[in-house]
Amino acid sequence: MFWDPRIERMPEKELEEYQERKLKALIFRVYNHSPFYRKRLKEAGINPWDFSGLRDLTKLPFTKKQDLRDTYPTGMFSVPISQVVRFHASSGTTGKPTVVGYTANDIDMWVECLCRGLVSCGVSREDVVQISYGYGLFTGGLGFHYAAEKVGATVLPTSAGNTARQIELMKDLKTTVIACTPSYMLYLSEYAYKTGVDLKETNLKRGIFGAEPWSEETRKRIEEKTGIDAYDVYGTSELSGPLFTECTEKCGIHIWADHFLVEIIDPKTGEQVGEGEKGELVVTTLSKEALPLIRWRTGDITILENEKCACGRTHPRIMRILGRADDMIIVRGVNVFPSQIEHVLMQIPEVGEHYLIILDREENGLDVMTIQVELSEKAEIDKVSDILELEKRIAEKLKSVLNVTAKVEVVNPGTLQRFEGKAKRVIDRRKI
Ligand code: DLL
Repeated sequence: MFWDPRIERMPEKELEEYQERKLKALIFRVYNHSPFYRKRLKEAGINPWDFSGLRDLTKLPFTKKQDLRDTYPTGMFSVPISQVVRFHASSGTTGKPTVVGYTANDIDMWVECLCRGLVSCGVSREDVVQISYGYGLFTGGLGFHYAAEKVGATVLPTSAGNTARQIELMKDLKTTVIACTPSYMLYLSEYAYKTGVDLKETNLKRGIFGAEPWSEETRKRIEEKTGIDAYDVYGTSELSGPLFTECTEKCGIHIWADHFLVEIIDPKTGEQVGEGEKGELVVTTLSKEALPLIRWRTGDITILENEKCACGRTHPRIMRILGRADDMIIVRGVNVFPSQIEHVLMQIPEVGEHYLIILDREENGLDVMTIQVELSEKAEIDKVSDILELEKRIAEKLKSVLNVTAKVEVVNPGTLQRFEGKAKRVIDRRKI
């Protein structure tokens, strides 16, 4: 099923011409309306009249999170605040908060993109969509809300938290689709199980999970536990919010190329990487009005796939996000993303879904990584010697697959912290 078949199946050549026109118009627009970008473009020696479009893309300067922080709160906006109909803001847990703004057209474009995504993973007007992403300054709740309503589905705006009530409403109102972070879905299904509710016996059919990295193995676990189809959704507040999803083929996230131009670069050199190579996702917003972004460094590591998808959509796809360039853990010289650790852990049946990575520095200056993992509820292990054997096996697996040395501690089910929104699975005590 398609939301806008003409656009979603637009021949690649036509899409490219469309992008070319929009990119040139964008450069003119920001040059004329954004003092920030006019200065940036001048510094880079770019004159909109000479800018030839896609061919000159790599001549354009990057935009980084620090630019938004430096111009806090609205210094990068390209329209007067009277044209802004909504603000969202980041929590600022990793630095100064950032503020994003939307014109009425920006909201329409955002909603339109997510409508395409929802329909591509099978959502229709027949569905009851429970939105358990947080509502408020976070873009997850409101983003899903407007799109699900526009698709014609019945929205149940529970927001995050109050898990007992979520499950009660899910049963009573016959929720068919849930949207939340994957870590909250794990918690919710665990809570349901403990309180005697079998999610397989509810009307729940699909889940749309994102806002944080999760692995293919976690998808399998969620699907097996709950009997639903789990889809990945990606977006960032700077680009709008949740925007792009997988389709029912589950082989990459479709990026709507009529509104967003994507590149993958080597985060160290800033050069574009070769086709199919892993690198940082960089996005240029072709339509956004209030806060257009040129070559926005998302910080997210992924792979780009330009081949047409089996579903018939021609727009490029990004593969599951591996992690953020700045989340990469370097332990004794080995680079590893927490999501790679998750991938290894979730292949071990005795291991539950929750884990915590703790990094310490010993007095001799050496880094030590400790990974706490919960024993699966189903694992029938209680002898100390068996736990020790399991810890050894996990450590060996991590060493053989990722080449990382870790101290593994198996803890009882239910011991580690649960999350309603984005999970925090790394504690780095080396910086303190
Ligand atoms: O997390 C927007 C969103 C809401 C996406 C609901 C999906 C669902 P921010 O709070 O600005 O926006 O955080 C953006 O979250 O740069 C990634 O690092 C991470 N992220 C988002 N989606 C995924 C995903 C929202 N599917 C940051 N996989 C991004 C991995 C994701 N990481």
